[in-house]
Amino acid sequence: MYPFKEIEKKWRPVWQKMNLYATGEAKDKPKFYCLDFFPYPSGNGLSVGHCRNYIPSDVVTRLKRMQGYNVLHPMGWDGFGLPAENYALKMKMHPAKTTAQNAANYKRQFNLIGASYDWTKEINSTDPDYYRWTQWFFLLLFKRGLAYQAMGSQWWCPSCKTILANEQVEAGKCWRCNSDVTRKVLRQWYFKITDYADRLINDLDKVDWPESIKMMQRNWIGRSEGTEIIFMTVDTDGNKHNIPVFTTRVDTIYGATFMTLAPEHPLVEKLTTSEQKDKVEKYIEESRRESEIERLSTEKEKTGVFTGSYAENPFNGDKVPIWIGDYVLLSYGTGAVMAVPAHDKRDFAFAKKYNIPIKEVISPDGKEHVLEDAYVEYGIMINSDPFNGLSSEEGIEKLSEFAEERGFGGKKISYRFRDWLISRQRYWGAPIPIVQCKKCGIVPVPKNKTPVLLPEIEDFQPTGTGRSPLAKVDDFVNTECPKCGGPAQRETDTMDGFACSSWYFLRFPNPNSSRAPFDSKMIKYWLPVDLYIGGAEHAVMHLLYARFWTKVMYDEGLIEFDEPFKVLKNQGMMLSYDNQKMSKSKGNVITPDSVAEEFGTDALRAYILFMGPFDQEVKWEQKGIKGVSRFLNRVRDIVLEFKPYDKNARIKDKKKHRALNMWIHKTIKRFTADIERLQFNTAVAALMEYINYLYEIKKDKEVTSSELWTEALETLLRLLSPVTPFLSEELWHVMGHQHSIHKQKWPEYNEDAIKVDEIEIAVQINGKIRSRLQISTNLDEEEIKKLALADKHIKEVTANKTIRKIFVVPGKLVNIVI
Ligand code: ANZ
Ligand code: ZN
Repeated sequence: MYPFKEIEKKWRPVWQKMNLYATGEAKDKPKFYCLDFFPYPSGNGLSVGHCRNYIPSDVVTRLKRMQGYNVLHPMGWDGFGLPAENYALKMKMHPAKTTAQNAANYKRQFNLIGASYDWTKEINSTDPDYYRWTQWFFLLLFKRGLAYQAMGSQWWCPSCKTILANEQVEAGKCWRCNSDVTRKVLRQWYFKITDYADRLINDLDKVDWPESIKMMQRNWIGRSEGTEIIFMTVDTDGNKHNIPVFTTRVDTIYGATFMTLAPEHPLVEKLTTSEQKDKVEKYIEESRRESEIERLSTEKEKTGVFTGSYAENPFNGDKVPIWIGDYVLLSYGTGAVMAVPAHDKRDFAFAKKYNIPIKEVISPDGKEHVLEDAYVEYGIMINSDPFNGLSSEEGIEKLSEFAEERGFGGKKISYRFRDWLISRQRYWGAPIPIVQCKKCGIVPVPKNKTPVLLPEIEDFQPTGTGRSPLAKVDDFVNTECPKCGGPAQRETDTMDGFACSSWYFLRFPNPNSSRAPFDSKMIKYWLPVDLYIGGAEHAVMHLLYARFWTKVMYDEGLIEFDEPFKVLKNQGMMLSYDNQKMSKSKGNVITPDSVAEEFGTDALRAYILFMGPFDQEVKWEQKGIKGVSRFLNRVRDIVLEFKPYDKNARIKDKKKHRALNMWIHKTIKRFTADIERLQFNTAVAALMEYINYLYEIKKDKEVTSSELWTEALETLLRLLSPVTPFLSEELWHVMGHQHSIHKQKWPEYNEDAIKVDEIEIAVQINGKIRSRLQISTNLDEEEIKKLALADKHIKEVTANKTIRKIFVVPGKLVNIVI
């Protein structure tokens, strides 16, 4: 093993002195903004799994610098929020302390793995100088009517003791601690992301993102075109009420034989007759305990209870019984459905179970049938005077128009997602800059009174009362009203940590901007982000929120783009050697520290790239890193044998010259294209093939004493330099250079050199020459083997024989062993 420790130790301070990773300032050059997802610095530090995000992005930025781009490659800390605070609670330390410690450890590890961040751009979302601008954005959203307070029944994590956004609850569990969530009714702050629903869907067409992420966002937003129809009812006190329903199949309305309300629907109490009261209350209590996923599951039997009241279908005046059923969600559409058992599977099962009439109104052939199950396809309307004979499509149009003309409905678009709930009943976050005054109501804190500082308190435990620990801090709570000067109280909830990460990418170009959240001039040059790399788990959280904030800023005229991330790539997961996800509890975590200690940073980097396609799941293999380490040794050995060439020493043999030249240019082309496409594993493989070739020809003195040999080795080092920055730098100097390899130009290839060039090779069978082939120089081994086997003379000899082995000596011969 080569002395990688010495080499790393030698170059780290040199580069630091040179300020190698400084962000380019010259505005005449093209720019490249490469960003990694804003990490929350976890107490566990980085594992090699995390390196799958940070090393590939680093390699791209190093390539871009050498290609002459101004590169912005920054890093910062998403320090506020549940993950950081839960860790502090576990450690029984203050989150300010643990966050600072963890960030310092991350930074140390980033430096260890050779990540080329410009640390002058470092930001931390827990700094008052940062979060005052998060508050500024809150006030902007408030000014634009996009931040509002409302009462509602929301997801509550009993372990984290806070309300969560819908996006932060997955399969009924808290995204942080995996506890089953429950519901709590509280007054909460929301951001009106639903106002941007259509733009958030449509603008996905503008960005180069993985199709899977786009799909997840579209599904999460859940746009559905349909019709709203208002049914009428009379409650137990004799008062009239409208019950709007949302349906995608208004063509089936004559077949509505009952109606179902969500158990939490606000009218349920008023509509429940005294005979039904006990049953209804019991049902509501039971459904409260179920998660949304359970309620919507197709396997689950559909159940319900009759309220005792009836609603009138505005199309035909039919009175239909009103039921409640847990498969209807309050949060979707209007929380009420017109039930059509003949044409909806759930309603069919429900009607069978409770003996409710089933009336066929859509028919494939215009005739009536005995229905074994719901007929859910489009068809021809029947039993629907005066609309009989219309197709479903025509019916949906006609009936929607009809409802609109008569004032009992019309076309409507429903969205599945809800506004973003941002209040957290927790300590570790940016305080919401709002004051409640008895006289003036909700008053925003004026900008010159921000930041509203998070008070330093020792007892930051979440209370579980539905109010944050800040509510106990009298100095914080009691203030004066910015409007009337009278006594007032501060909002004590803090903002969801995802607020901080919704705009951080704007701060990096000038992290010290003191008069505005970002520096407009710099933004104009650097944004949007050219390449954004991170995990797929943020598909409907951060990636949706950040797009929303960007659009708000665009609407406010603050920025000139409305999508923040042009290209997004997700790295694949890395499993540990035991095929399991790396986790502390399984004891299978591999740290970059231990790998760098044993094999060096360069081997770690090269292996991370080589282990498999960037966007696919891969598994850590000890023998894999060993193999890569051997490859680096081979690189070093061949360069150490290098001797400066005699002036103008040429390879006289034209074929030899052409072949080496072709390899140089072919490798530049392949490697560059592969890195640009983020196909890092094949890029490294190209260098491995290249070095194999160099080893094959290095015995030839005529070759190794030539100027072209120098070029061949220099090309190898330049191409390797983004991947293995330390070894490349060392060997570059071994070859006699004075300046850093990282300041060199990226090698360019010459298409002419790669052009199909014919050479003659011999084909041997068991060592005897049997034929000669004219082949192009850029064929790979497999192609050459195929050609050799297809040759007429070879076929004659090999007919009916087993071929044991074929090997190719590039540029020379093929030997077939039979
Ligand atoms: C009557 C009907 C007849 C329906 C029929 C379907 C088929 P998407 O595409 O998801 O938007 N629905 C409406 N609100 C609901 C809620 N809060 N909870 C559960 N289900 C709800 O689906 C819209 C359809 O889902 C609506 O169209 C409604 O059932 C149901 F033959 O109305 B339909
Ligand atoms: Zn939780």
